[in-house]
Amino acid sequence: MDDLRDKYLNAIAAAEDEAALEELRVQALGKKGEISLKMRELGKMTQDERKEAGPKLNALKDEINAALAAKREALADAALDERLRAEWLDVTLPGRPRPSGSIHPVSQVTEEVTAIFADMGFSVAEGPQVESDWHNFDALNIPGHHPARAEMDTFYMHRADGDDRPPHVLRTHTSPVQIRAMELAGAPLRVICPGRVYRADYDQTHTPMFHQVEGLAIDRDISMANLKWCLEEFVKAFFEVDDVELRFRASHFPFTEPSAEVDIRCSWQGGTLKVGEGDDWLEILGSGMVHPKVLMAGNIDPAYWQGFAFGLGIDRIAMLKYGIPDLRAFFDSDLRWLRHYGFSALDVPTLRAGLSR
Ligand code: 2U9
Repeated sequence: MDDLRDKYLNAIAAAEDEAALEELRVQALGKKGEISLKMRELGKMTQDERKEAGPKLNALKDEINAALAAKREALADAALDERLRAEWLDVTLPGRPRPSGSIHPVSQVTEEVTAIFADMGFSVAEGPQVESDWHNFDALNIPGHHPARAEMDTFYMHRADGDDRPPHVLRTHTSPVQIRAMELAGAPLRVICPGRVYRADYDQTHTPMFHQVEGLAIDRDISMANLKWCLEEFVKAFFEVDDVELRFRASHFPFTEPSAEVDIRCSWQGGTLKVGEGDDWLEILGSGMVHPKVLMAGNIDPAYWQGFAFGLGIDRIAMLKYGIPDLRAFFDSDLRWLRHYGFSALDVPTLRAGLSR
């Protein structure tokens, strides 16, 4: 009896978890347990023997049951202590609200366009928003008398009285950035220039500040065919479709010759734009081969080099892709609008992970 007591009390003291305790209980007090079998042997004993062994066995059973219960409680206390230690929380700390900022659709689309052209080997160039009129106009084959100067509704900066130099302008397109890129890096060159541009115009489809991306590729044997391939790849990636048909319509810009406006085949079912199918055409880009005079303005010799260029309005393609009806809302800073149309700050557009999720 003493051996049994020592055996089980020591084993219970050493048990490390609830499962080990249960195993010991079954081993000692289960139907076929060691102590239960001894209890059964009482029937074969004489009355005197039974009188002595019976109470002792009962006492041992009670002692083991009590040791099991005490150990169970000790294990539960230890587990609770461990949880309290691990799950400690300072409730006096100030609250930490979830970040509520979002990415503006113009920033999102700029990132998307940049990711697509970066994949084709274009780097990003930036330049000043207050420009010399030479970089904004003359270098782009828009001389002083050219009607495009008046058409662009330019904002002119103030010059001090008596200063006769031509005033600076708020750039009316991002093209001067490409002039600067040519001056800085020379040929060959592959850049895109996203950024803010300014024209004095305000209605449902025009805001005095808007966003463009322009691209420029200069090399020895660049042609309209390269332009077409690049723009097709761009439109497919941007609108996330496998196939799209482009239509090049002859046009005129002072800085390109020949020039073309680019339409994409689309449909407008129930007011939603579907790209690549249907009988409608949507104008989204202007483009052409860079005018020799423009190459010369950027110190690039048109006898050796030629290039294509294109331009598109970021705000406009953001409206088309994300179904945003009114251009003016882009710049109202209305938080409700941003919460509706804004993008998660953690979802950075990449071609691998998907542009817009
Ligand atoms: C250099 C040489 C050529 C850029 C070009 C367009 C055609 C064009 C418009 C699209 C919509 C402006 O935002 S918009 O209104 N742009 O149609 N842009 S070719 O040509 C360049 C630029 C820089 C040195």
